Parts: sequence; structure tokens; C-alpha cells
Amino acid sequence: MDDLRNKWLAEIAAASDEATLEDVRVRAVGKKGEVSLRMRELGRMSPEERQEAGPRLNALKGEITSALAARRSALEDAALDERLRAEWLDVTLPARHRRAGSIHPVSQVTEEVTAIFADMGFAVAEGPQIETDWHNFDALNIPWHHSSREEMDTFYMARGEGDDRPPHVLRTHTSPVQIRHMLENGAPCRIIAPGRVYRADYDQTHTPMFHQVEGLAVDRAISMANLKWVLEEFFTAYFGTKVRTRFRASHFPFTEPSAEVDIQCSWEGGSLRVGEGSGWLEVLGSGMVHPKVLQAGGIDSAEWQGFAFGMGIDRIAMLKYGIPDLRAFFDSDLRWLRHYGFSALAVPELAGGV
Ligand code: 2NL
Repeated sequence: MDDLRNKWLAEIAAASDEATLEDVRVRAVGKKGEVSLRMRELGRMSPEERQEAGPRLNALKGEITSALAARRSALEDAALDERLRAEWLDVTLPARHRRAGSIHPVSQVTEEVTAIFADMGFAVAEGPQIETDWHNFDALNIPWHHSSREEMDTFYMARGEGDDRPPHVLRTHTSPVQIRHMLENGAPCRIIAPGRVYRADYDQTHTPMFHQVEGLAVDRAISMANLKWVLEEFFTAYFGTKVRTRFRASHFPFTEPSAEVDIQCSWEGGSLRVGEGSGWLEVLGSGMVHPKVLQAGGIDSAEWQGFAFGMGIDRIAMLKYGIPDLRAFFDSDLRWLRHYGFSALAVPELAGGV
């Protein structure tokens, strides 16, 4: 009995993990374990022998069972201590540095322009960047022989043999968005159409993709005077200082009369300042919508008239934020983006009250 006791207590003490300990338990006090087999032998003993051996075997089984439990809990404690040691983590350490992205000047300025015109009751209209040549040219009274239609200036979509769909182009201005808006919504209307436009042109001051915002207001009694007020209000809010405008007679196929618009500026010490001085800077084209364009938009030109204008977003972004090189806008150079970009958390500020 003592040999049996010493043997199993030694095995329990030597078990160094829970699997080994479970194996010891099965071999000692499991159904076919050594202690259980001994207990079964009690039946073959004389009553005297049984009286002597029975309680001792029971006591031994109890002793082994509690030794197993004690060893199991010691092993569990050791495993927990090991995890606590290995999985230690300093939650007070500073977080890993993650660089925040920035808002591109074109996005920032589009937001600013949209907010200013929204205050004057203009909604934003959007449309496809691939247009039919009808929406991009014909509806705008741009004749067949007009230079802008030539493949030198316009990106035409490739067409396969037997493709009988109308010719498509990458829109060269956002005017087709306004044509679609007129066709779908009729008059009166007050919208701006900001977005990407494409022209086959690449040099110091031109990129093949750039951004434009056009505006359109159609009503019964709208005039060039309303146009001038809206534009002066816009530039004053955009640049945060009172800005005078100068209208020069011009010509576009889609407006009659047409005017190019300059804003007041000064050139002193090589730096440009908008809203002061006696210089002028051309920033915009505009005019009264040509009756044929209203008709192409499904609007009765005997009852309605309107003004329209178009300007480059990239250009007015360069002017406001002092960005010298247009081509760098679309290089995706991270250093440029960090330098000229805006915080996503900075709400566009508007100097509306000036
Ligand atoms: C420029 C010239 C202009 C328009 C765009 C327009 C649109 C419709 C009808 C009439 Cl749907 N006009 N847009 C009008 C005049 C000028 O842009 O030099 N942009 C940079």
C-alpha cells in the first residue's frame, strides 16, 4: 500500500503539464486504473482482510484525488503566470504614428465655391464625363467647323467598325451638364456645375484634364445686371475682400451678348493681390444664354432668358492660395499634397460678410 502511494504521488509531483497529469489520473484512479483494479480485488478477500484493506484503499484514492487536484491548480497557476509574463503590454506607450491625408486644393476650392453659390440659391448639378457630341457641342450652338471640335483639341472616344452610336467625347466643358439639367427640369433654374473637363492641350499653363465650374440662372426677367451682382458677390466672398469686376465684350457661340470678366488686382513687389490696385486679371467667361441654347434645353426662349458663366477651378485655386505651377496639381507628389493640402477637419471659411 505504501509503495502504491509513493509511486502515484511521485508521478503526480513529476507531471509538468496538464496533459501528463490527466494521463496519470487515468492510470491511477480511472475506471481501469491501478487503484480501481485493487478495489475490485476486495471482493475476493476474506471479510477480515477486506475490513483492513477497504478503508485504506479508500483513503489512498482520496489522497491521490486531492493530490491530482492540487497539482492541477498549481499547473494552472503557473500557466497563468507565464501568460501574464509573456503577454505583458504597456498601455501607456504613445500610439504608433499614422500620417493623416490632406484635402487637395481643387477639392477645397470646389467646396468653397459650392458653399458661396449655395448661399445665393444655386444648386449643384452633375453629369457624365463622357458625353455625346450633341450635348457637348451642337446643343451649345457650336458649329461643325468650330476649331474646338477638331481632334487637335477634343478627345474623341474610339469607335469600332459598324458602331452606329453617336460620336462621344470627353466633355470639354461642364456646359452639357446644364443642357441635361434644362432638359430634365425646365425653367426656372439656378445651378452650378463643377467638375472635370478634358482638352488635348499640355504646356506650362494647360493640363489635358482640369476643373471647371459653370453657372446657369434661367428666369423670366434675368439680366446682365444680375450676372454682375452674382459674380461680384461671389469673388468678394471667395477672396475675403471687396473685389471689383470689369466686363469686356467678347464672343462665345453659346451666349449673346458675351463678356469676359476681369477681377481687380495689384502686382506689387512681384506678388499678386486680388481686390486692390488698378490692375485687371481675366478669370471668367460669361453672357446671356443664346436663344438656340435655351431651345436645345427644351426651354421656350420667348418666355425665358438667363445668364451663364464658366471659370477654371484650378486657376482660382492658384490665385487664392498662391500656388505657382498648375502641372504640379496632378502629379500626386506627397510633399506637394502635404504642403498645399488642407486638413480634413478644417471647415472652409467664408468671408461672406465682407
Ligand atoms: C470660359 C467661357 C463660358 C458658358 C461658359 C454656358 C452654358 C450654357 C449656356 C450658355 Cl448651358 N453658356 N456656359 C457661358 C459663357 C462662358 O465659359 O472662358 N470659361 C473658362
